[in-house]
Amino acid sequence: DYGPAPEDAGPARAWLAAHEDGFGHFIDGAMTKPAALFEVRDPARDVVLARVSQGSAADVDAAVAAARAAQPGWAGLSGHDRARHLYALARHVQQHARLLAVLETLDSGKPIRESRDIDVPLVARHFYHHAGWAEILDDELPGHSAHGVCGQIIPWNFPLLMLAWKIAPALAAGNTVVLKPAEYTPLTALAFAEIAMECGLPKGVINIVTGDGETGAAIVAHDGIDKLAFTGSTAVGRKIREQSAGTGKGLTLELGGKSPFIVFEDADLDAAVEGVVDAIWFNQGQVCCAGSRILVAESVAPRFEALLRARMETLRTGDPLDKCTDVGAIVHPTQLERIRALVEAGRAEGVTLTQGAAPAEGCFYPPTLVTDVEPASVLSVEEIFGPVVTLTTFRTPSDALALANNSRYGLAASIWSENVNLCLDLAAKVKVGIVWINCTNVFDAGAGFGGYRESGFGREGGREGMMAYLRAPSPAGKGAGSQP
Ligand code: TXE
Repeated sequence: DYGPAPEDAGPARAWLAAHEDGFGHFIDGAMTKPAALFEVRDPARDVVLARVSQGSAADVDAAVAAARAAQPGWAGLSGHDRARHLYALARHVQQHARLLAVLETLDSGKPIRESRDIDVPLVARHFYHHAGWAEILDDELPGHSAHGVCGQIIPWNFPLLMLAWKIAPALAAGNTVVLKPAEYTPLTALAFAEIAMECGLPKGVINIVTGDGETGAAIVAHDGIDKLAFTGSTAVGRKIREQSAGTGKGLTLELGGKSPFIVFEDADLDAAVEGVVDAIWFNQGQVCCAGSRILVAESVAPRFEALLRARMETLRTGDPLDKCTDVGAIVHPTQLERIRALVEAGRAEGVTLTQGAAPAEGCFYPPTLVTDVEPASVLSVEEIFGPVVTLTTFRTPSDALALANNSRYGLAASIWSENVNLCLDLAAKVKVGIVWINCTNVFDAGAGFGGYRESGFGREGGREGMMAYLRAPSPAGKGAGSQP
């Protein structure tokens, strides 16, 4: 029933079968009784994978109570002891890598090559990195303390990786968490919760409540939450900021993007074309920092475009479980409709579309290149969150900069040139949180990730990411570990 799968889907299939009566929430170290179930589907095959509980305000209450009860004990462990738990989580993720990768691919539609080689290894890496932080926290940041209980709401594009980005620094700092995965993709979060119990994490430290935006809103509104962290749409981010204003809750928001991908005339064009594949066809373009606007120097544009079109013809869109697949399924029919509607709006404006091949059945959208497109076109302006990239040309570096900054978002940019001075000069002037030079979509737990303007605020990863989960010492110097 999972089709011709070169990857072994056995452990994931067995795990799903073991929960065929439905999943409850994961609160205080145990699964609650399944209730108010909704279906979770495999978007590539349009079959039901599992049934999951819709979290109520009472469920959120129970999860917050468990997190509150566990927090003093967790924060009271030495940094070394918290580190041991984080190392154990990292190792157990590695031990269950196949289960988690296949589950992620079934649930989200992303190619198995990505979940196996990128998502799951980065999850482990994130826990290892933050175990290191737990070890050195008292020395590095004396007097800092945890916020308390963190409410964390994550999206469906990198379900397990976003969980790791949220949970690892929170736990390293001594917080406990109530996390809500996205309603399209809750399965790896539930598998992770089981893994956390298997490796002896104290109960109540991690609580997972599944459900939709209503469940998310109950977390945002809860008085027992000290800090909120959200990754998702700009529209919901705005709501969360409004609702939490004046409550004293800490807040970080990781929202949308429309990132420029700038190719200068001296760039290695073959490498830049491969960069486009990573920038916009990785995870079907459902990536907040996707390079969705190619800006290419006029003098090399025809050659670059020819190379790009040739490369598009070799992309394979199809079964996410097939390890030869480059582009998998769109996460959900609603998202597919959103992509289609935006592209149709662009077509009505008279843009030229070049599309690769994609299966007619299932939730697929072909890799798409948009040319003859104005900077004011809906396709140049709106975050499409699909495998669709625009291509425009520029003449001078200052034209390129003006086009790059012509966005209400400010998440990432990618610059391609052999001239290091030009790259560094532009990197300082482009108004975004992350700049890649001659590469793209490179993530590291040690580097802060986040944006400006409508892309949100706050950083995840690195030192800034740790700081977001800590309170600074009080001016009176009364924090634990402060100097007499
Ligand atoms: O996101 P939502 P959607 C962008 C992308 C995409 C669009 C819509 O452009 O096409 O958003 O996606 C929870 N209070 N991104 O509608 O609704 C929800 O249950 C609290 C970019 O799926 O923002 C889920 O867990 N929580 C983004 C999470 O918010 C609420 C990744 C994200 O869902 C809530 C995803 C509420 N009122 C979409 N309403 C990125 N930055 O990577 C919903 N949620």
